[in-house]
Amino acid sequence: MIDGKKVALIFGISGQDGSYLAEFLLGKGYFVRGVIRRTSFPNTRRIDHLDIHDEKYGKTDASPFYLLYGDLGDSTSIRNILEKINPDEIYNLGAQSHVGISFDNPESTFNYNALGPLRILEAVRDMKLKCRYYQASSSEMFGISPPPQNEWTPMVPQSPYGISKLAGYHLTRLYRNAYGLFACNGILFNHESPRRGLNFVTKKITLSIADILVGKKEKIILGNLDAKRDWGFAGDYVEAIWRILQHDEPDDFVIATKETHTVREFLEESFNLLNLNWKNFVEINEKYKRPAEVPALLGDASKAKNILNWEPKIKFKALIKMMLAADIKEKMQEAGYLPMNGENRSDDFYIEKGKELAMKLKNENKLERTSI
Ligand code: NDP
Ligand code: GDR
Repeated sequence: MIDGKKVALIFGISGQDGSYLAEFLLGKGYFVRGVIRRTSFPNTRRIDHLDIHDEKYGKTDASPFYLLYGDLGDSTSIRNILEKINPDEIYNLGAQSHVGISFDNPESTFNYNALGPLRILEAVRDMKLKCRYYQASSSEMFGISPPPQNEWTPMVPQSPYGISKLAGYHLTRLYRNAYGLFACNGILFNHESPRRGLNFVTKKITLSIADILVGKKEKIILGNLDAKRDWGFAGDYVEAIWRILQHDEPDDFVIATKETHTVREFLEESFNLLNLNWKNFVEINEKYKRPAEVPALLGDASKAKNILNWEPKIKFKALIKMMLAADIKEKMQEAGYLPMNGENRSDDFYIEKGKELAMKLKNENKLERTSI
């Protein structure tokens, strides 16, 4: 605590969820400290707007927000950070989070995703810290278990990522049960946003569509269109993450929308918003298919609703509109169709602009070839 306010430490603060969670906690009056790792080029774009305090306070107790260097692969850095920050709450969102890439990099995925939480939990236990711990577990742990999935569904993961996350999940439960740590798992189903990483399928689709509209791209090249996912909004899900740690008892919770759609349906809905036919723009390439796939995810978050009073506000259609509008705005600004610092308009405004560009494409007759 600093001046009666809680101190939160976020691993993975530069990621999609880290940025939304930091905003959320600052809004609740928390002091927030985030761990970033060294990169050859700064990748703090999602949180640069929060780092306004550094100049005024430096990395001191008085600062509501600052960043520290550390790495989930480096126990020494983790222990030094815990000693310096003495957090009330730790949110471990750090991970190699791409399922497909985990097949290419299985060892480092395991190192960060499984041994990373172990390093934090072991340090908390050994240093006798009185803090709460959140582990970012994943619906990928359910693997081929048929939907709907809840907290009691068997876990049969299908990737190095899923298996590494299952190890982190069990370690979190073990440190809770064996050592009495206040350690919780959020088993989150897919959640997206305009800040989603560029190589996840939703963002790849909406950003590619925006590129197509401004003439920078012609096709979207994808893998398996049959996979079903339960897609929610990251902004809603970080509130669930926080609520999990505020509950009286440490526990594990599924967080999901209870709606599932195929990748094909995501494509259809996105292109339909612009009155375009997705089949004119999509090609399939085997390189985007995975050696093993999770066929269908649909989460039952009844426990979170009953105990945490949490429910998602944004579902499939609204999520797609939000992501597509944000990408159309960005690409139209980059292309000089819209002013860089113009006033913020509604999602509908940018979708309408997108429709105008789509109509232009149709008139130029660029849509003759159907590949699927
Ligand atoms: P992102 O990939 O956007 O962010 C991952 C974060 O982890 C980044 O800040 C990244 O840093 C950091 N990181 C990676 N490796 C290390 C390391 N060795 N040391 C320190 N930090 C590291 O993921 P999301 O925000 O989407 O997801 C947050 C967490 O939730 C992840 O653990 C993910 O596996 C899990 N999850 C996500 C779901 C989703 O649908 N988004 C669903 C279920 C679980 P850098 O920027 O340097 O790469
Ligand atoms: P996922 O998300 O693997 O569910 O993991 P992703 O968006 O990568 O894939 C979803 C589905 O789309 C299929 N797909 C493609 N995926 C990608 N990335 N690129 C493509 O070109 C493509 N074509 C088809 C995939 O095969 C898959 O079936 C996400 C991550 O955020 C994890 O960290 C998190 O734990 C889980 O969600 C829940």
